[in-house]
Amino acid sequence: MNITPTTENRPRQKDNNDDKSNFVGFANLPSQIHRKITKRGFEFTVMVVGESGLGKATLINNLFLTDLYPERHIPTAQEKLRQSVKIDASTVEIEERGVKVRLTIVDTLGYGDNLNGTENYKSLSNYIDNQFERYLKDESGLNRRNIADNRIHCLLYFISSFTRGLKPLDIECMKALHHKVNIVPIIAKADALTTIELIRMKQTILQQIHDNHIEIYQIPDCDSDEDEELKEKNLELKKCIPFAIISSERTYEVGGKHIQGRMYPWGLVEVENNNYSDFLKLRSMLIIHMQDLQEVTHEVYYENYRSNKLQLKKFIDNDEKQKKLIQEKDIELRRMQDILVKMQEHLTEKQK
Ligand SMILES: Nc1nc2c(ncn2[C@@H]2O[C@H](COP(=O)(O)OP(=O)(O)OP(=O)(O)O)[C@@H](O)[C@H]2O)c(=O)[nH]1
Ligand SMILES: [Mg+2]
Repeated sequence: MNITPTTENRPRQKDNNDDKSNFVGFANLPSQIHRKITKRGFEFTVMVVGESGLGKATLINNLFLTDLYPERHIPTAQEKLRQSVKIDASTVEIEERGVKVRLTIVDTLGYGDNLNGTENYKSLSNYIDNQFERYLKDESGLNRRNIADNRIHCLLYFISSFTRGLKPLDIECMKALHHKVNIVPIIAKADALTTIELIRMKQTILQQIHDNHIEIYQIPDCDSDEDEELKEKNLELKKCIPFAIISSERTYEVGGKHIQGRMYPWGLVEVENNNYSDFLKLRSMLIIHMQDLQEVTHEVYYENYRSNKLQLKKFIDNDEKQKKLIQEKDIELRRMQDILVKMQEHLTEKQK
């Protein structure tokens, strides 16, 4: 078969609206969600975390048919040793058949480069908290109707396929963040693994997640009135966690079709081939459960942050009240002592 490279990447092409491959799929949402979204549009923020070079930017570009990172600076080894994690947010507006999504991608540069483990995820944790804090402030402000939601709804955690499972840093980082954000684990560059290696790697990772009490995002069941096809698809999504991902910047023309893939001397590895890549499943999961990811963020993680903050405020207020009370008592005591001294002086005067 004749295979020819076509483009370096496949960003959305506005003038080719009938091509199915030109859509992310927001328009194919389950009917109930679709109705809710079209009215007011949707704000969705994804954070990508993983060591340098694991294919974070490539996956994001493939998933959302964007070209978010046209120019990037590759740091030198010396820069890497010194730098802490840099966080960079970019937003794109995607509109498909009337469904508007304001998608923000939060990229984390230099993760894993610092030799001090904690340094690698401290700034991620701070960033997530800062977004909660911003939302909390906006929520208690006057303009509550138009709050921009920049909270992280989903964290795609990239695990290297060159190791046999999670590294200590992966475990530490997930444990530091799992009560703040929905973590979706991903095996990056899955084309480096044979079928058996991939099955083993998935088992090992799930076991490590269980043994370390890490709480990753739990895909919810479908509503009972959703159609059978969607319910079955959902079960498949649940089974394939962690998602094994293959992504690529290149498109090839095979028999008249444009295929996103990676060309090797022995053949073409297709990004969207369900036999060995969970790319399409990951994209379906993000679209079908976009609203659930938002709700869990709001109802569980944000609520957690808010109530902790309130408790802390109460504690500080109480502490201040007590300090004030002690100060008042202190003044009172000194006043009494003064009176006592004066009375004693008066008494000795009289005795004299
Ligand atoms: N084998 C293989 N290579 C991949 C895959 N996805 C991306 N790559 C390649 O990996 C290299 C790095 O990809 P990027 O997307 O820039 O990786 P990144 O994680 O954003 O890297 P940093 O920005 O440096 O942290 C590129 O040469 C990609 O072509 C994959 O699924 N398999
Ligand atoms: Mg990158």
